[in-house]
Amino acid sequence: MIGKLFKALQRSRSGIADTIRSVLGKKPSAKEVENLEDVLLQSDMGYDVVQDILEVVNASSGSDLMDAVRDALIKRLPQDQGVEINKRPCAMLVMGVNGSGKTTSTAKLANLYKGMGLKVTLVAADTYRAAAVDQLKRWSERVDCRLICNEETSEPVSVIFDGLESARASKSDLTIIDTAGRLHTSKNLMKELEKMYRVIETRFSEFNIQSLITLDATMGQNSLAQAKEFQADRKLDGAVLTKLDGTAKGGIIFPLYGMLDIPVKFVGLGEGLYDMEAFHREHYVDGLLGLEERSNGK
Ligand SMILES: Nc1nc2c(ncn2[C@@H]2O[C@H](COP(=O)(O)OP(=O)(O)O)[C@@H](O)[C@H]2O)c(=O)[nH]1
Ligand SMILES: [Mg+2]
Repeated sequence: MIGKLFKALQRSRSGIADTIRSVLGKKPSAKEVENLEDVLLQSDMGYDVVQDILEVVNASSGSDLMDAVRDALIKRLPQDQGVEINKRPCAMLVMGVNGSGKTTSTAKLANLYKGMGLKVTLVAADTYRAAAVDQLKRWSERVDCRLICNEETSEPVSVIFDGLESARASKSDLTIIDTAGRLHTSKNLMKELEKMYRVIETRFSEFNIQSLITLDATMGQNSLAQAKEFQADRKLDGAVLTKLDGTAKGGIIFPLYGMLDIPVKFVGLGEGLYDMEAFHREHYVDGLLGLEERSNGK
């Protein structure tokens, strides 16, 4: 059976795997190396990682090349983060720009953690768009978990306050907070984020805060600038890389970790409730290189 992740990486892989295969078992010409460099850079894996691969290609003479590239790529990626929530209760803030997949990912995360046996509360803190609350309401019905919202207020911090009070009273293990889309360049909205952190720290100090940024994989390098601003004041705990299905820019995980020290924790592989997986670096690299048999543990 072909895994979802393997399928999702099809476009990122086309090019990469074929071009590396074309130089297997021989000394590549200068033109072939140049072509390989171009193809690799197009996946947005970043200059350093591409240079690593070119070094491996130049040093390796033969059939072990794929293994050597695989090892070099795995070394550049964060270790598997472990998605268990050991410190409970937990307040998970889901943030990012408009359309990056916050609401969808919030629902997928709720579904995943509920499946792991946690008691989950959702908080609809995107108070700027009425449709946003409806969207999360529908998801919460499908996941079958509690949702706290307040259509009377446009103050997200106030909804978070209500949500966490309710989570506290009902002894929820995990509260996932869907926030409004904000441009990383908007000072006021970034300040509002800081207010959210502060109210949780001061009024709900027993909650362990986890901050996740959703990044749209189709944005490639642009998402680096976004992520950088979102963690200008606070270190992010991790990223959800959404829309990995249908993009050729799946290499962005490398610079996200290498340059900004943000580990990808989850990958979004489609629009459905179950289209999300915890990130595993070996599976991901095997997907990029077309090593399907490894991904399936054969
Ligand atoms: N193909 C695909 N679409 C996604 C994924 N995650 C979100 N989307 C779609 O992206 C669009 C925006 O998602 P939404 O969660 O509303 O973004 P938000 O504005 O950040 O809350 C919706 O049409 C989602 O169905 C994903 O992993 N794969
Ligand atoms: Mg939303």
